[in-house]
Amino acid sequence: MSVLKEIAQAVIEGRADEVEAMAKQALEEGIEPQKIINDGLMRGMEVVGERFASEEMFIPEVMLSAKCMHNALGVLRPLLEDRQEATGRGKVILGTVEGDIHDIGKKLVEMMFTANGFHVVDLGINVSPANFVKAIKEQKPMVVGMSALLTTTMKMMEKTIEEITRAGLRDNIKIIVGGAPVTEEFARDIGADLYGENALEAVKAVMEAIKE
Ligand code: HCB
Repeated sequence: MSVLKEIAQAVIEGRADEVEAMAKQALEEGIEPQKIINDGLMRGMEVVGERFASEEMFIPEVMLSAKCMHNALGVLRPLLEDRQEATGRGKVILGTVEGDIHDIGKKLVEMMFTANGFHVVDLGINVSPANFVKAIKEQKPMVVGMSALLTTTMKMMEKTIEEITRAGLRDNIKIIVGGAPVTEEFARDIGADLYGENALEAVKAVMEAIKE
């Protein structure tokens, strides 16, 4: 079995103590960090998502798979940061909205922005509208990215945008939203500027927007 397939299988089986060594082995074999993420880790996570939906897997197992992602990304992240160009492309703040604790996708978005020369401040999970507003005042970012994985917390993105607008901070920033249930249409409806279907598309959308 190729190392990428082994990584995907380890994520599915939640072998969190093995996946770090596998990621290192893949790097030693000359595989690019991005390919390890896309064709190893994400492949595994896709299967986990399907099995969780069909109730073949349950929360404790999914948490182990999530731990695999975190462990492997710990090895890969510094390498993507090393490739960061000194582009000075500006500051991005990212957060998973209030009520939502999913952060695997957000971490991938963070890594992709970092790898493309942005300075990223990750506010973490369960970030309230007030904390987004506070961070915008303190950090003065060019871009604010929100993530939501639950249909119930998607609505919190709209509330956060409303709070940002009420605080008089909306005009100076681009807002991008994403997460599995979020669509381009939803992004438009709630007044976001941009939508990212995946981490790469998110960075592309922002780069296009700041060029204008
Ligand atoms: Co969670 N969960 N979960 N979960 N979970 C989902 C999301 C369901 C779809 C599973 C299902 O039922 N089919 C479901 C939501 C259903 C719905 O809302 N309609 C669900 C549920 C219900 C729940 C709980 C409520 C379960 C419970 O307690 N009964 C609970 C919620 C707790 C809470 O948030 N308050 C819960 C808990 C968990 C954990 C803790 C077990 C674990 C999270 C661990 C962690 O993140 N540290 C978990 C996981 C892992 C999942 C699944 C299996 C995978 C999510 C994931 O990481 N995907 C998911 C099933 C699925 O999505 N198929 C399931 C991989 C990443 C890479 O994809 O879409 O997040 P992504 O990110 C992409 C993309 O969207 C975009 O780029 C990323 C990279 O390409 N992107 C952005 C993401 N954010 C962006 C922001 C931007 O600005 C731009 C682009």
